[in-house]
Amino acid sequence: MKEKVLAFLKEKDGYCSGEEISHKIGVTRAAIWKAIKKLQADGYEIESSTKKGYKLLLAPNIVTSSEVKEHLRTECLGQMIHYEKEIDSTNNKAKELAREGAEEGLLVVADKQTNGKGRLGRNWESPEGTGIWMSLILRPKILPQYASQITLVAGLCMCETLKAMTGLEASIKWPNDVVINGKKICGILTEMSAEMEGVNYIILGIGVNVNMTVFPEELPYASSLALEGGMEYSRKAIIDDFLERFEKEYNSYKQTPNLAGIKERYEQNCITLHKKVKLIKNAEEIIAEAIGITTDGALKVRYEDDTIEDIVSGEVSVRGLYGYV
Ligand code: BT5
Repeated sequence: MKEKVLAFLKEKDGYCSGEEISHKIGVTRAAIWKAIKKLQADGYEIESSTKKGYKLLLAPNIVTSSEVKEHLRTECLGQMIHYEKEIDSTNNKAKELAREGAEEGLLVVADKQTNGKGRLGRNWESPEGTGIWMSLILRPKILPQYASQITLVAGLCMCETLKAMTGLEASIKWPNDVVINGKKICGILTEMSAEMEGVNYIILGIGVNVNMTVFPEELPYASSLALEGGMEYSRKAIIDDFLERFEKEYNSYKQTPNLAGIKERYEQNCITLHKKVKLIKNAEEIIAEAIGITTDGALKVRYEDDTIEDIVSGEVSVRGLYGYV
């Protein structure tokens, strides 16, 4: 109903009366009024005048299901969207829906998270109206140990999306942060339910700082596209572009579950490589040179004594010698 009223208002370049809409859609004027109230709560600016009726003034930068789907060209990913204005965590909601049997491709999007989650129980700052907080349900037929590779595929796709949409120099900080000018713009949290012999579902949770203009003091390495690019960006256009790129790569990944097909592109975009990094495991720090990515998604490093090791994501944090990257 809400969607139908919105489509009608978008089509109409001017006022339309409650009566006209109710006639067109075939519901009462009271139902139209309710739908208008809901649209206003979603963030649409709709003028209502007793004499002239309703007029859509502004379709601001919002990420409701109908806005995201309007120009989305995917076969599966994001074709079903569960939108909430405010939620604890889109990953939690996606998990709940996956447990209830939601299909692959369902996307949970929220305008604000009250308990956004990072990895290892860390917190993810997710204020209202300015970022992309979304979680995608995937059901690939792969062994659980391959799940982290999908996160790397998603990190590469988001890096390419952000470069294409903003023209800014985005890079990947291994394994899957996207950074611009040495600051973190995007983080990914993958959670899954699996048996030994296969994955039930993967929740690919992605946070992108799009239009924030300030960050709390305790996040000196966080930034947003708006802060780095000096302008506002469309959240829904970024979501659409990402879903289209990721669907393509995810489908090829399912055919050949390793990273051979994207290794070269990943390495070209990875800012962690070819420099000295600090590897932090528990409280211990060790310096090594990052020399490559394996087709499993591990980071290949050379220690100062020339021995080489493949570091698996999740076990170790990687930092630059003098900053975050
Ligand atoms: C991540 O964790 O980078 C994964 C973040 C995933 C967030 C998405 S949003 C949609 C979905 N639903 C969720 O509940 N989560 C996912 P990690 O690498 O552990 O980084 C967390 C650390 O980054 C924190 O400890 C802070 O230091 C910092 N941080 C917190 N909020 C940030 C932000 N908005 N931007 C940049 N850094 C942030």
